[in-house]
Amino acid sequence: MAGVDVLLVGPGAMGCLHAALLAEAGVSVGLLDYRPERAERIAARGIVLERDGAETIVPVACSACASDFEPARLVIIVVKSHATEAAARHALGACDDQSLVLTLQNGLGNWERIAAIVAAERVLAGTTSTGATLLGEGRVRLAGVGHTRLGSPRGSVDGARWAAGLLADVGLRAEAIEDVEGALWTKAIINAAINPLTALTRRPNGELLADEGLRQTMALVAEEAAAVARACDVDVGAEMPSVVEDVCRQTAQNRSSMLQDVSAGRRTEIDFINGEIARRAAERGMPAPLCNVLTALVGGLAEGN
Ligand code: KPL
Repeated sequence: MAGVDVLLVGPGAMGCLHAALLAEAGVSVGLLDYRPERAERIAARGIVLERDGAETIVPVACSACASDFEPARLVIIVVKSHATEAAARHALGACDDQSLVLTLQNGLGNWERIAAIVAAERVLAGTTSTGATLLGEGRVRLAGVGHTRLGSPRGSVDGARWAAGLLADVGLRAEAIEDVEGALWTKAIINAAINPLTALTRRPNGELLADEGLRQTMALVAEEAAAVARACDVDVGAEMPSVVEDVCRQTAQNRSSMLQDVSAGRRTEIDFINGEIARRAAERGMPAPLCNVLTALVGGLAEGN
């Protein structure tokens, strides 16, 4: 049994990156996969971390069996949103009644789905702008350390402060915040405006600014999604189109996670981003035509892969 402080659930780009950075800094880390053969290969080889053109191999305990790990103090769920419930149930085997469970996933509704499985006061939710690209199995490129903001939607802020401190200590620029919903919606709006357009046009984020039609479409999606947030009583600030443009500039070379998914023939998170925003708009009798159209187009694209 491996005694771990932090258990990452999901060996995708974010899971591998966080596991490698934490392990490198001396934190005891585990990585929980759902595919036993892949977990064995990652455990045997370690995680290959590419950073500034150089490669480091970081040994990490990896298994598909949660009971191989002693209860973790912090469990970080970084699977795609369609796998949230399965991942949270799987991770229960490596939790005790003190373990905090943090979601750093894209999309809306993840912490609520986790809180239906783990006691809600132990669930943390956050966003990260740290960029990672999965280059292959257990092989990840750090595209840049961004900001990680996390809070406790139903618990006390102490757990969030402790978790943010742990991540900040390894250089992950993490902070605890009060307004978790505002942060989650802001990130969801950024993803709703950028990700589908990059997936449909196969362009990196920065190129959306170079094409006037795409830039305007991105702004309209951001405005539509921000109006839905406000109708849900979430304060996302007035300038979402310019926030989205800033993110495009800062991540100009990035291939968005949705473009990476479409290129690899994987299911995308469109239903949990634009689809979920449109669903919440419909609940309030609001139209969200752009989010609906983008959900249908990216959904159709994924099926064709
Ligand atoms: O979060 C992202 C993603 O790709 O999912 C952005 C911010 C758009 C960066 O690529």
